[in-house]
Amino acid sequence: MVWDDKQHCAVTASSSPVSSGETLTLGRFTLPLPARPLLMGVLNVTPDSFSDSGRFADPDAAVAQFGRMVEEGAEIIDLGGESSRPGAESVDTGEEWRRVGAVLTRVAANSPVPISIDTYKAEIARRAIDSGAVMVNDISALRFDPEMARVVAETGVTAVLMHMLGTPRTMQQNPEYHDVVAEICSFLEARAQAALAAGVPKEKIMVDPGIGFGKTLFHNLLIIGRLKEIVALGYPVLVGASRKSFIGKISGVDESDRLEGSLAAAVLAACAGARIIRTHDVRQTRRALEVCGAVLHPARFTEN
Ligand code: HH2
Repeated sequence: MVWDDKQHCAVTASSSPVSSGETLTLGRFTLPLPARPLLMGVLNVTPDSFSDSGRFADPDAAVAQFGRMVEEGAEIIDLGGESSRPGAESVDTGEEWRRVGAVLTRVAANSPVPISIDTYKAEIARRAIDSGAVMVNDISALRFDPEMARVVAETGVTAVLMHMLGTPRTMQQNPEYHDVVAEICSFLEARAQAALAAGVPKEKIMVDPGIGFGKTLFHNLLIIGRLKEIVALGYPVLVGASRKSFIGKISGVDESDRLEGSLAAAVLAACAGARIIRTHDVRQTRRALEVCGAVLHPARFTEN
């Protein structure tokens, strides 16, 4: 990729800049890459997610929220049927499919945006892909279900490989690293190699440092502050900091009051070269990232 802007300021020292004209293909969708990261709207159809918990468990409410996020500018919707908050218990496949299938069957065929399925279970991924999902967001980076890599490779969807230490039930029990960012980089590189070996093409692989998944506040801060090291791996980086507890720990606010902190984290991630920001607050995040993208790529905004 070539840096196409002649003028740029110090915040742009990203090792993976977006050139104008670049696109991202997700299933039948070819998304032109804007100057900012793409917006992935979070839709949790769960009774117990750490944020929005239960608000979209009802399929009618979930379908309405899907449409709202698209209207607000989401370019991808990430649909999840099992909470991965710290301490969460897993749900069985039947229940997870009951939750996400009820929404997918109503929105996927006519969706104006690509749908990602947030699952680590191969059966859920396969059924979701059969119903129109074009991306698998696997918080276990294809590790928890031995069939997952095959499903991704055979169906040709894009996979998000996320770093997590332990499982959602255990991950916050005293996570320890020698060098958190270096260890995340080695993990993501190894998982990308495993995906490649299973037949997933490189252009179908994205990586994610997994903010809050087996990390202390300090670890999360280092990840955001040193995100460029993860961007330098050469895979598009997705960051999901939205409303997470590290923001609450810094600002002393609960999940319902973490918008400003989430925007700060999203902008910092964008400046470091993140390609996708996963967010609960699409409209506000998009507006913040539009300004950020303009500063990162001023040559695209010379008309006025
Ligand atoms: N965070 C959550 C869930 N899935 N996927 C990726 N790739 N990256 C993330 O940071 C990430 C994720 C947790 O947030 P949320 O979905 O809002 O909550 P819950 O897991 O409680 O449903």
